[in-house]
Amino acid sequence: MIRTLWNGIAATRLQSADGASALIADHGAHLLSWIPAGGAETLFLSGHTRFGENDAIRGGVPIIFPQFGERGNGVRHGFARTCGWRLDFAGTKEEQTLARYVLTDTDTKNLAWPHRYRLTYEVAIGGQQLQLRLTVQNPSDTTWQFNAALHTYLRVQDIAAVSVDGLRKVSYIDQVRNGDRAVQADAPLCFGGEVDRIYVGTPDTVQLRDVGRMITSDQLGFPDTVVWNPGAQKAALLSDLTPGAHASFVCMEAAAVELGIALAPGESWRGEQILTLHGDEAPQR
Ligand code: TA6
Repeated sequence: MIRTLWNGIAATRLQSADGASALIADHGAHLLSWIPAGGAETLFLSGHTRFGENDAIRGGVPIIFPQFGERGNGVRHGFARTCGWRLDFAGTKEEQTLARYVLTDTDTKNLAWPHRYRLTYEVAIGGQQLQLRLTVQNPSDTTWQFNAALHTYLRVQDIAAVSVDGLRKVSYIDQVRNGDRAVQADAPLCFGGEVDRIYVGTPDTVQLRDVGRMITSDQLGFPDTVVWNPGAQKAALLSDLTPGAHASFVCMEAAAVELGIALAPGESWRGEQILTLHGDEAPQR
C-alpha cells in the first residue's frame, strides 16, 4: 500500500502480489483505477473531470448515498461522493489486498440529511477480480431510509460495439422517457444513443461485452441495476467530459433505487458489486 497524491487529493494505491492494482481517492472514497493482474485499465476516468473540494469526480466508481439522482431533498446523488472519507485499513487481510474507508455523521456535519450513520467501504483486488463492499449502519435511535449505488464507469473500446446482457425481460424505469416503465426485450441491450435505465429487481449477474473481452458484474444486496451512457448529444452538454468521451464508457451500477432501504436502530445493510474480467471474448450482438 502506498499513500500518494492524485491531482492534489490524498489517495491510496493498492498492489496485490499477483500484480493487480487499484487507486482510491480519499475524496468520496472514489475508486479511480482498477488494473487486473497482467491486464490494462478497466475503468473510465474523464480527462476533464473536476477535482475540487465540492466536486464529484467523473469516472471511476462514485459512491451514491443517501439519495439517487434527484429522488430526495438533498444534493444530487447524495453527499458521500464529495466527502472526505477516512482510510481505516490498507494492506492484506485473509489473503485479500484491500483498502477500507469509513464515513460517519461526525465527519459530515451540517448536512441537510439529519441522521446518525456509519458507512464502511472496502475495495479488494486480486487476479481478474475487483470486489466493492458498502456497509451502511444505523447507530441512532430512529429508523431512517436511504438509496445507494456504486456508479461504476467501465471503460470500453467503442460504445457502438458494446452489449449488456443478463437483463432480458426485466422491467425498467426509462429516465430518457420521463420515467416511463418498460420491459427489456428478450435480447441484449445495445447502445445507439442515450441510455439511462433503472432495471428493477434484477438478476445477480450482468455481463458487458466489448471488443475482445467480457466483464461480469455480480451484485449482492443491491436489488436494482442502472445502465447509463449519455450518447453524443447529452455528453456534449457535460463540461467535465472530453469531446467524444461517451464512446469510451458504460456505467453498470449496482443500485438500490426504486425502493428505499429502511434501517431500524442498530441495524446494518451490506451491498456488493464484484467485477470479473474475462479476456478474448468475441463480442455477441
Ligand atoms: O446513474 C445514471 C444517472 O443518474 C444519469 O441520469 C446521469 O445523469 C448520471 O447518473 C450522472 O449523474 P451526475 O450527477 O454524475 O452527472
